[in-house]
Amino acid sequence: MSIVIRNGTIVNADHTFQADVYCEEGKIVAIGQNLDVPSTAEVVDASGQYVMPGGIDPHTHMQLPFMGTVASDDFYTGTAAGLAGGNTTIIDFVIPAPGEPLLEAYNKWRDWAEKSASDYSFHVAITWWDESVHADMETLVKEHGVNSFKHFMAYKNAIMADDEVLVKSFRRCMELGAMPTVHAENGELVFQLQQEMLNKGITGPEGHPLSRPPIVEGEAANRAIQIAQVMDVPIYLVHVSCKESVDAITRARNDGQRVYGEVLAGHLCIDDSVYRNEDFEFAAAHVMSPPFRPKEHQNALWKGLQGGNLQTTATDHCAFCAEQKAAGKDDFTKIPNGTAGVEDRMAVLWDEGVNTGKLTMNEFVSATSTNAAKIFNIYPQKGSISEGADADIVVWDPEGTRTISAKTHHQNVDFNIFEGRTVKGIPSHTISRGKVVWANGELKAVQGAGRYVDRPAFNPVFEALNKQAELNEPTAVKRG
Ligand code: URQ
Ligand code: ZN
Ligand code: ZN
Repeated sequence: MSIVIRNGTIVNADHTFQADVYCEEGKIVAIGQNLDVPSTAEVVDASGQYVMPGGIDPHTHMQLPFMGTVASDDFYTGTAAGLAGGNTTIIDFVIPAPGEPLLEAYNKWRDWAEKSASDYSFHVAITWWDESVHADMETLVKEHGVNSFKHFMAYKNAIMADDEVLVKSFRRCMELGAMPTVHAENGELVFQLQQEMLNKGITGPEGHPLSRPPIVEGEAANRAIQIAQVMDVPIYLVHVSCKESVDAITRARNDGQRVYGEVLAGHLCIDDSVYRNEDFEFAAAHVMSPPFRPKEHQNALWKGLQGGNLQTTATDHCAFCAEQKAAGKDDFTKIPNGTAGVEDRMAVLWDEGVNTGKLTMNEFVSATSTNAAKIFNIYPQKGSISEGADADIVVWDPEGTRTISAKTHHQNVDFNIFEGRTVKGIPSHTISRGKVVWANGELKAVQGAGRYVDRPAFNPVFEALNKQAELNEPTAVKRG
């Protein structure tokens, strides 16, 4: 199986140039002018289009069991929809219930993901702590290609990690050369504010943002960053949604701390007015955490992205249909939190970012693919159009348009937060593992075609640091 992409302009994070791309057996094997390739190769004409690394969405939740239901996109439908939008890799989440052995949860999620149509990997959430968690983290890093561990600082009485878990897990990440990531909202404050709203008789979706104002996120973001600093470990903040968090990240990065931030396509262009819509279904469909914010926060998020203080974009794709959201009809705290977007992220970011001049095409590639690959240590296998890289490629038609709608999207959900938005700049072809799976509106995703992506730890650096520390301070208290 071989493909040659001709007459296109290759756009990498660092370089834009005209060349053909030849792929064989799922890998990019040659890049050059007028390539001489076997006559049996499938030809994709990319005239007037851009040839870019396939999108990497570092934050999805396919078929997540959550708040009494299960997210409506499974690993096949969700990854297939992503391919229709130019996304060729997802990093999803294994979320053990408190007390559930990490490896048990990991194997469960691996089984679920077998049906994926595109490549996938997993962050593993630390939702509780004892010596077995300490040990399982090492097994996951050294034997299962996990190099990132998630901590939900929200969701009290469910999966929330308190400061003790954060400190112990961050230290473990340091020892293992893994990246701690956080959902930064102060879960205690959210819980108290939710009770206050309900006691005031505010039971509708408008209560959701009122119970988790930006300061509740900013506090947790700053706390997580400071804990990481004390534990001497990098940190990645998922779905940064407000100025308070961008400021905390910027402050830390200006001090030389290794902090990374992720922003969702939705948070960049949807504001909190959605929660004041009279229609319950519409407002509830937008209930996700952190919530969509007042418009001024979008400027801070764009500045964060443009200024290099936010590095990646994602979707937090966690789809729930109207009948699922209706669980919170009389109590907003029972509305399953989550929205979709894996199919729309790249086109929305191109339209809002590149077409408006906020981002160059190269910055678009960094934010939708390359930076996630680098931060989670799968670059240049992913996130690059280069010889030897995986043949995960999107051919981007800058003149193509699409009006986004739940009526036509491939996501298995009856609502689209970008409903009615016409975007200019869409994928004409998506190539996953060297096969054309999306071509001019026809989706040819194959269930089970995706592969698990091992993500190596960073431990050479950390081991060296640990050894140096022991050499310098033989009496130093042994970590562990
Ligand atoms: O918090 C998350 O990231 C998961 C549970 C998806 N839901 C959401 O509202 N973001
Ligand atoms: Zn989250
Ligand atoms: Zn999430």
